[in-house]
Amino acid sequence: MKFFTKIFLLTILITTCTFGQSTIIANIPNRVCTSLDGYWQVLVDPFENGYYDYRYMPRNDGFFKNQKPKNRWEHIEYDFDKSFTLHVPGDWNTQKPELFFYQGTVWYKKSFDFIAQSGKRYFLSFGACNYKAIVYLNGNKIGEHEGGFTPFGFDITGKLFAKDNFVVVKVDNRVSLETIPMVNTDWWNYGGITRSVAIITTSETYIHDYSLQLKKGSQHEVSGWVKISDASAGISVNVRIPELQIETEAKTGTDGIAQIRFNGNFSLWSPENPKLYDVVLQTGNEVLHEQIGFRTIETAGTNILLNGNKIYLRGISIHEEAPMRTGRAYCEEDAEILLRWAKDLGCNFVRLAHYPHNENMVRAADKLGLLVWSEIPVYWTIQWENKATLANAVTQLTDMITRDKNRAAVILWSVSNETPLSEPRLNFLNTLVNKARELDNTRLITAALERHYANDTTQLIDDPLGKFLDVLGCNEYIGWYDGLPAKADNMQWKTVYDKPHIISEFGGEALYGFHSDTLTAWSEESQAYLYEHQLAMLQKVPFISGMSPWILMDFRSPRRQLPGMQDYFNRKGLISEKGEKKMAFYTLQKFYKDLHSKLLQR
Ligand code: GCB
Repeated sequence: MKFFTKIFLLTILITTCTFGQSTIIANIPNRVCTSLDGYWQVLVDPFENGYYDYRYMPRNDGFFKNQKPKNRWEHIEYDFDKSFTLHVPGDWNTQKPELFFYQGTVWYKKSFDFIAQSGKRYFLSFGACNYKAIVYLNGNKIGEHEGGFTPFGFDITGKLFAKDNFVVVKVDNRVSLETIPMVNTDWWNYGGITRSVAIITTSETYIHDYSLQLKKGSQHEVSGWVKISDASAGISVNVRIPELQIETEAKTGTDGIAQIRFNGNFSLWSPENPKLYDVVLQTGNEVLHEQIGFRTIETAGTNILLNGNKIYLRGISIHEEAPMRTGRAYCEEDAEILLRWAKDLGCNFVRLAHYPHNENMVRAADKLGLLVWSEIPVYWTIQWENKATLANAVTQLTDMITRDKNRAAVILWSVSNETPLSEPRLNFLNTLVNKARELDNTRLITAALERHYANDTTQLIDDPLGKFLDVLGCNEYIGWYDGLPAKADNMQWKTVYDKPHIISEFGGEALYGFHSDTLTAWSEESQAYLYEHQLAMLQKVPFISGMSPWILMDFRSPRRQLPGMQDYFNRKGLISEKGEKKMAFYTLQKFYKDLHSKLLQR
C-alpha cells in the first residue's frame, strides 16, 4: 500500500472512530442551554444511500459530510440546503403527508454558529430520537443511540467552531424482532427527532447527576448523593434548601460521588399538596437549581401508602400523543392539556404508557400533583433469550430512572406490559426488576400483567412475576375483547399475592358523536355502559388499590383500520383527539369524585 493511501485510510479510521460514549446529564431544563430546536433540513433516504455505497459498505463521504460541489463539474447528488425542512422536536409522520406511513432513515441537518469559551464544557443533548440515531458534528461521527424514548448526549468540548457548525443526525425509526419495542405494537411508530435538542454548557468540573429523596421509611431524613464529572476525591459539594434553612456540605470520594444526608421538616408532597422545594446544588463555581418534592411511598399488605397514609389510585392511562393536533406530544403545553384533563377527570394518578414520556410530562405531574407510573416498552412479545435485547431493555430502564429519579410524582417503575408466561421471560423481567431496585430503592416496582379465568366467573391473578414485584398491574378487557359489558356483573376476583393490585387497563372503543344503544359497538353509550359495569365490579375487590383505565385520549395505531369509526385511531379514549369528551368521561369522573369524597369523609 502506498504511503499516502495508508495515511488516507488512517485518517478515515480516526475520524470515524473518535466518538464518545452517550451520557445523560441530570436536570437539563435548569442548565445553561442553547436550543437547536426549530426547522432542520432533511433528506428522506429509504435505501440508506447516504450511509452505504453501492456494495452496501459504509461510505466515508456519506450525507453526514454535508458536501457541496467545489466546481461546476462535481456532481453531488444531495443538498441539504435545497431540501425541505421538518420541525424539531416533532415526528415526521404528521408533518409531511408523504411520510405518514414511512419507516426508514431520514437525515436531519442544522447549521449554527457558536462561540465556545475556554474553561467550559459543552454537550450536545437530545431528549429522544425514535428509534436509532447516529450523530455527526461538522462531518465527524460523535456517537449513536438506540431506543426511541430516552435521552442521550455527547461531549463536544473542543469540537465546535465559531462559525458554520453543522449537526447531522441519521434517524431510523425501523424496529425489528430483536428491539425494544419490537415490530408489533398498538401505537404509531412516529419517527424523527421527537424531543428537544440543545447544547448544554457546564463548568469544567460540573454536577453530572444526583439523587435527593427521603430515605426509605423516613419522612424527615434525606439520603442521597451527588456525582460530579471528575472521579476525584475531596471535592466539596454544597446542597441547600433556602426555604427550610437547610445547608449541608460533603466531599466526594474517589468515584466523584459525595454522600448527602440531612434532616428537614418537610411539607410532604402529595396530590393535594404538590409542594416542590427549590434545591440548590453547588460545586466550585457551578450552581444548579432544582425543584424537588419529598414524600414516601410504601406498601402494607394490599395497600399503597403515600406518606404513611392509605391511598387509592384514581388513574388514567395516557399515550404520548399530542392533544388537538395529533402526532407525538413533546412540549409543556401538550403536557399541561393532557394532565389538566386527567385532573378534571378526578385523577390523582396517571399511567404514562408504554414508554418513558418526555420530561415535560413528568415535571408537569410534579407541579400539578399527579402520581406517575412510568414504564419501558417491553411490550407483548420480546426476544426473551436474546442477550442484546435484554441489554437494550436494561439500558432503557436505567436511562428512564436516571432522568426521573428526583421526581416526587413518580412512584412506580414498570418493567413490562402484557408479556406471555415462560421461564425465559421470567428471568428476563426479573433481571429488570433487580436492576430497577438497585438503581432506586425508594420507589415501587410493577408490571402490567394478564389474568386468567379460574372458572367462568372467577378471574385469577397468579403470574409468577408477581413474586418479584411490589405492586401488580393487571390488564383486562371484560366487556370489549371479552364478552359483553354485563359479563362483569358476576365476576369474582382472586389473587395469590398479598400485595397491592392496580387494574392497569380496561376499556372499550367509542367514536365521539356516534350515539346508539348500549349494545352497539363504537357508540358513546356502549362505552359509558361498559364503564358502569366495570366500576361496579372493581370497587368490590378489596385487594385493588387503584386503576388506570385505557385511555385518556384516542391515539393513532396502524392496527385500527375500520373506516368511519377508527381510521387508524384506537378509539378507547375518553376524549377524542380533538379534545371532545365522550359520555364515559363523565361516568368515570362521577365515580372518582364520589370515591374521593367518600374517602375524605372517613
Ligand atoms: C392492551 C395494550 C394496549 C392496547 C390495548 C387495546 O392490552 O396494553 O397497548 O392499546 O390493549 O386497546 O387493545
